[in-house]
Amino acid sequence: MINVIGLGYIGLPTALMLAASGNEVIGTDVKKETVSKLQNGEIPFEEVGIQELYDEAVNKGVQFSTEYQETDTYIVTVPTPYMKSSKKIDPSYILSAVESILKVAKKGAIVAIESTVSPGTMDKFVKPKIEELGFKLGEDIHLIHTPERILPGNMVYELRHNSRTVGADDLEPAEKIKAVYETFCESEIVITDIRSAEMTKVVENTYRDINIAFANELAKICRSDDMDVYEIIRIANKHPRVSILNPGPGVGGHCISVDPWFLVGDYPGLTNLILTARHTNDSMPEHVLQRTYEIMLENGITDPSRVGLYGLAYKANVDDVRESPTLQLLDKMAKNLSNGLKVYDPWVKQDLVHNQYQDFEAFLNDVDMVVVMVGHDHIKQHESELLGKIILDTQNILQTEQRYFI
Ligand code: SAJ
Repeated sequence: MINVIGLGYIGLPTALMLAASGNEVIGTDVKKETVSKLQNGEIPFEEVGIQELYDEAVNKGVQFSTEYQETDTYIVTVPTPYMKSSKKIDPSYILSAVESILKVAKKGAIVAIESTVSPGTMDKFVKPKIEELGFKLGEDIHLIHTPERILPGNMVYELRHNSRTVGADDLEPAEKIKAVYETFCESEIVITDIRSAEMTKVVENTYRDINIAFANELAKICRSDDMDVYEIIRIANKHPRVSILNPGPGVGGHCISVDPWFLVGDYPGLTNLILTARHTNDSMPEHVLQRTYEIMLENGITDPSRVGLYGLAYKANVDDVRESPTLQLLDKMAKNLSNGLKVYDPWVKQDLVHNQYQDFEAFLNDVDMVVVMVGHDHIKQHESELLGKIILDTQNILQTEQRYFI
């Protein structure tokens, strides 16, 4: 039996996929509410294909519990927040999950940590914790790092089709956990050492952050000299070895905007490029705010409460708002503007900010200008309703000629 610890954005799809693929699975979460929702057929967040996967997993007998289970295989998918001031990882959730596992685990159990960690976390924190509790690594417990790699919005597909990494000290438990992942993963599963697995994960997200920063810097350069950044990227990308990403209002989510800080925090003298990229991406919400003021001025809009931000999620077609550029922008605004902008997101059901609407029509009725922060499919489908509004399309996803860009 596999006990998946932490039923969040990564743990839940993973537990369901394992169960749907014929493994005996119990998902454990400390949050009673999450567990009782799942026991009652309710999925705590939206994700493409997750309902079907849930139904299949339930048919195959998946269970949910607040208790850690006695077994020989654990997959840990708990959050790894970072400390805002030092930008270092806070491993406390992993450590407390490991501690709880050790209370019930069978001798020789495998503990596979999927949570993203900064390079060295296993050596610096997790292994010492296991030893401190009196367990012998490699005998009583096999610690393995199997970082997740799935993209929110496409998780179910990517679970099946992305290559995976297994970082381990010993080959035998590595092969065992590889066989578990092979029950659903149709791509290559690479075995390496733990530090390489940790580093690879952070490097992947840092690579993307730097590439997005390049696109964002180009957008600023082109704006300053009245050139069309999209035209330039479109043409440059026809070169066989060039593939520039899309500029946007900033980088959100719990991965790309976070992981590069682990490298900056651990290698401060060696990460100039990474740090600059982070600053560039972090500067984008402010850039959007400046553009908004410029466009308001140009169009004679003086009242900020007649301006609406479309999108609160950190990217298109998800309901996750962690580190979202819209929240970053509102944070920046609070300092110099008292009248709040209006906000609407068809995916975000909780009320999170001032002046947040749950009704698109009401939102549109109350604004003269719409800043499209997120390219949800919803706005593409409702584009005709924006007729007559001043539009700042930060994602370049609409069709109308009558719009402004970042
Ligand atoms: N973004 C841009 N321009 C682009 C692409 C993205 O501004 O051209 C912005 C998005 O709007 C968003 C942010 O970047 O705010 C990140 O979005 P994303 O879709 O690129 O990635 P995430 O954060 O949802 O998921 C990433 C993925 N990593 C990589 O693509 C290298 C995913 O595979 C990882 O599993 C995930 O991080 C994670 O958990 O680490």
